[in-house]
Amino acid sequence: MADIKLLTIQDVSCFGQCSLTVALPILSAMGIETAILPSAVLSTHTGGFTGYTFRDLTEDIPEIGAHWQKEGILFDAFYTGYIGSKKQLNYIKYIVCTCGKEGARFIVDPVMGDNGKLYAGFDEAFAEEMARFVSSADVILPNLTEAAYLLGEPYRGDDYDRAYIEGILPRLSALSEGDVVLTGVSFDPKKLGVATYDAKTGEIGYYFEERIEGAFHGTGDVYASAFTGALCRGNSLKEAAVLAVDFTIRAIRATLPERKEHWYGVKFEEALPYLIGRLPK
Ligand code: PXL
Repeated sequence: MADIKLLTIQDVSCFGQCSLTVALPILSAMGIETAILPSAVLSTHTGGFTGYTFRDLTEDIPEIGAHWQKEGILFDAFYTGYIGSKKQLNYIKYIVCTCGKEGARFIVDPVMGDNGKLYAGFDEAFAEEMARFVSSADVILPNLTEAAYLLGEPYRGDDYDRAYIEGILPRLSALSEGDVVLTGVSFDPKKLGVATYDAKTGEIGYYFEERIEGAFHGTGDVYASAFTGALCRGNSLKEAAVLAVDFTIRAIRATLPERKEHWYGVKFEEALPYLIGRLPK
C-alpha cells in the first residue's frame, strides 16, 4: 500500500468520543498516517453536557500552517470536521492550498447540526460561509440538516421522498463540483442509510441498514472518518460509503448494552477489528 499522509482538522473534545478522539484512532487503524490540526479544545462535546470549556485555537492555525510550509510538509489528503468559526474556515482553505500535494483530496464533513437544528455556537452566517468553504471539496458528507443549511432551504424533517433526495444530490454536488455522501437518509421507518452521488457520472446509489431508534452522538464523525480512510485506501465512493455504514452500525450495536451510561458517544473501538478486516489487502 502506498503511504498516505492525511491532515484532519477538527476540534478536540477531550471527553465524549467525537471529532479528533474518534478520527485519529479510526484513521490510524486504517493505516493512514494522520496529522491533526485542532480547531479548538473543549472539555467535552456540546451535545448534552453543560458548562464545557472552549479554547479557541483560531490564531494558532495560520502559524502552524506557516511552519509546515517552511518545513515543506505536504499532505495527500485533507479531511475537515467540526470547525469553530468562520475565520477558521478561511485559514483552513489557505492551508489546503499551500500544504497539499498535487491532486490532494479534500473531504469535508460540514459539521453544523442535526435534526433540523444547528449545534450550539453556530448560526446561519456560519452555514453560508460553510457553503462557500465546500466549493473546493472533492467529497462532502452532509446529513439532511446540513444539506438544508448548505442549500439555504428549510429542513423537511421526515417529510421527504426519493424525488426530494434525488433533487438535492446534484445541487449539493454543484456547490463543489464534487461527490456527495448524504447521511441519515430513510424511505422506510425500519431502515436508515446513505445516498451517494458521483459527480462524474451523475450516478446515485443508496445503502441502508437496520434503523436503531434514538440518537447516537458522534456517529457522524465515526462515519466520516471510516469513509475517509476507506476512500484513501483505494475504495470507490460507493464502497467507502457502504463500509462506513457497516462499521458505524457495529459501533452503535456495541454501545446498546450500556446505552444509558454510555449516552455521550458510541463504542467504536469494539468495531475496529471488523473495519481493519474489511480493508483492501
Ligand atoms: O460530533 C460533532 C461534534 C464535534 N465537536 C463538537 C460537538 C459536536 C456535536 O455536537 O459538540 C465540539
